[in-house]
Amino acid sequence: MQSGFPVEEKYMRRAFQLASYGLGSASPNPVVGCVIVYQDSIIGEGFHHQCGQPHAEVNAINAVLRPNAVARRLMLRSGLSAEQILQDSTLYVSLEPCSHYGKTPPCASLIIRSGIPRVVVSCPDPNPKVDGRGIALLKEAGVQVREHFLEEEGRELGRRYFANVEKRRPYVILKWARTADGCIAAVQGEPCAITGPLLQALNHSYRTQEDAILVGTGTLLSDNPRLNARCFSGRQPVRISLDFHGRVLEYLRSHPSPPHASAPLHFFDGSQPSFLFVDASLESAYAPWKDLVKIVPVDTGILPEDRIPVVLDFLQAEKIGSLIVEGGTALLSSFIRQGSWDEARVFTSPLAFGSGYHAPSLENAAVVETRAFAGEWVHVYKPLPG
Ligand code: AOF
Ligand code: ZN
Repeated sequence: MQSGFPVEEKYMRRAFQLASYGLGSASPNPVVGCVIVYQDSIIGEGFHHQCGQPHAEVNAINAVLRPNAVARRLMLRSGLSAEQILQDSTLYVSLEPCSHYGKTPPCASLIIRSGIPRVVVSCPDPNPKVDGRGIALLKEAGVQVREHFLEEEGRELGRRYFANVEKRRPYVILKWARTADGCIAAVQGEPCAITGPLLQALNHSYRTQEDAILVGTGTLLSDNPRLNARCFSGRQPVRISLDFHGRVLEYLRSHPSPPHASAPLHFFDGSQPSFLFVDASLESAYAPWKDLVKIVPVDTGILPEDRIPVVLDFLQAEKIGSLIVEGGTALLSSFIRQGSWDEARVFTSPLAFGSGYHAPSLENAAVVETRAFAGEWVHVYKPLPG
């Protein structure tokens, strides 16, 4: 049986790495990784791939029961069966094993049935259906449990899920690119790229990891963004935009074109699931486009500052676990003012525009990570507590 901090840390970090393989596919479920260790060898690994599919612990235990080369060698050497080996193994998991019947049966019961005598858990599961009951079940059955192990790292890894359960809204990532002199766009002319192809590919990889991407009316009309991941393979995010004053509708009407073939705005090309939040008075006027975009009416009387909470509530109900907000400055600043953000990724280029539209400014925030990419930078900010 394993004990001792450095050894335990090695195995939990492997569980974290496995969990991260579920980024971009597990949502709205948490990313979870699990390893099973016997006599200082990993004999089974698993992670949660997708909602409705087996949990990390199930995949790890099945990996031992359908042995890989390591487990088979151990079995031959020791003369023990996989079931017997499990009875002297430790299971490391990044989230408390579940105790409830959801789309899949409880992992805590499976661990107990398999006879694993020791479990190391990073984060408790705040899901009200679990909330400590998974660990309680294990302890009642005589399983030795080490809790809160590397919990801070575990929470960082599972931050989207924790925001969904604890804040009851999607995890919000603000993203913008700025010049060295603080501009988000030049004042005149065509939209012009601020950062180069390397950061474009990085941005597209970020898009594959989150459930949805939002831009405001101004950005939708001025940039005609595709809001997809073209330079990186993976899942495409749901596209989201806003039309509270009918400016998008007016544009669509004044640029008639057959749907799909040459939509005047990429947002209406039908290539990805897309939601457009509109003032309720505009809903019926959007009938010709409702097969291409889901039109979400918002009460006419709603105050502008209440629109973001309405959008976030709707997305939470749609099981959208994370959202990238990509502009423009007015929309990003509203999220900042309301404190409705969890992370900001600011791409900075060495270019200077001299004059232009100012990038948003973050209040009560700290840089938590800086990465350099061939002369360009990505700074990651988090809100300061309180
Ligand atoms: C675990 N291991 O790998 C995950 C857990 O509908 P279900 O059955 O998939 O249950 C979803 C809930 O289970 C989810 O909200 C969270 O509480 C927990 N996720 N638990 O033991 C896992 N993904
Ligand atoms: Zn489970």
